[in-house]
Amino acid sequence: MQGIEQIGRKCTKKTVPTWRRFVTTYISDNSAVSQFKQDGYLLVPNLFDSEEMNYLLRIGRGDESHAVHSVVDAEGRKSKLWLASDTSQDDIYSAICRSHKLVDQMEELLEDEVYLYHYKMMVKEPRQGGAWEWHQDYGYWYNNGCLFPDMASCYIAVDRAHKHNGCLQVLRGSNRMGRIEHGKAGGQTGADPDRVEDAQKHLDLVYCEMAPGDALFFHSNTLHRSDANLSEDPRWGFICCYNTRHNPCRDLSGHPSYTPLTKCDDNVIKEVGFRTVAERGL
Ligand SMILES: O=C(O)CCC(=O)C(=O)O
Repeated sequence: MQGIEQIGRKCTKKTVPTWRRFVTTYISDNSAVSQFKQDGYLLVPNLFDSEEMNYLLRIGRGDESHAVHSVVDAEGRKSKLWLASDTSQDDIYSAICRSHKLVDQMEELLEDEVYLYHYKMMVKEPRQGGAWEWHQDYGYWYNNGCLFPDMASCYIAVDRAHKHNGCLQVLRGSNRMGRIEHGKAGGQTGADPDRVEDAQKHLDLVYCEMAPGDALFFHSNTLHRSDANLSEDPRWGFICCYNTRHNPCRDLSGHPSYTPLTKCDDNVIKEVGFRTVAERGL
């Protein structure tokens, strides 16, 4: 399990005066689960290796099978994304979403069997990828009829994510604030700005700088955002979102109710990656 030191090694914090720091009461066993409950996220370095991320990036770049959506930020910059929830395909996305190393960790953190709610590829092109407003994923999913916020996501850095290409930012401990009202924020849905401003006065802002293959597990009530990509580097992130078996929700297209997930061996990722790259000449 990852220690808090390892999390600190990868994530950089904005310095805030001590009196404004969120006072944490770390549970003495300091396990991954208690950190996740306390902070609302857990960074697992190198969950995936460079070969796996290389396949994912090459396949993702060459993939025309998904409907790509553009989401516009307040400055008019566009991010690209595609979303799916079907794990029946024999492809690299499904292999990652179903891999033991990812799903077992998610089940440990959410303390129940999980199933895939959806996955999405988030692409910020160099010098033009847009920002994402502060939001909680449960701010969206509440409206899908999910009764409890017992859900979480895993952001996998496909290429390097850093401050300048718009890495994910989180407010440490915001998962314990409960659900915040969300409303329209340009072309996006954002959390109530007054509440976010108050939260920022008391909670640490953490820039989650990640190397390819690092995985950030974050709770559905964790406030997160990201800046526009003003750098020369692309920023590709693959996000796998899970719901717990005990959490009822409406059965919507792309956001299913409980559908058992069949886990697969981790080595399937490389097998399907190798095969797909060869078949498509990528
Ligand atoms: O890709 C990003 O930077 C943010 C994406 C995000 O916040 C989300 O999909 O919930």
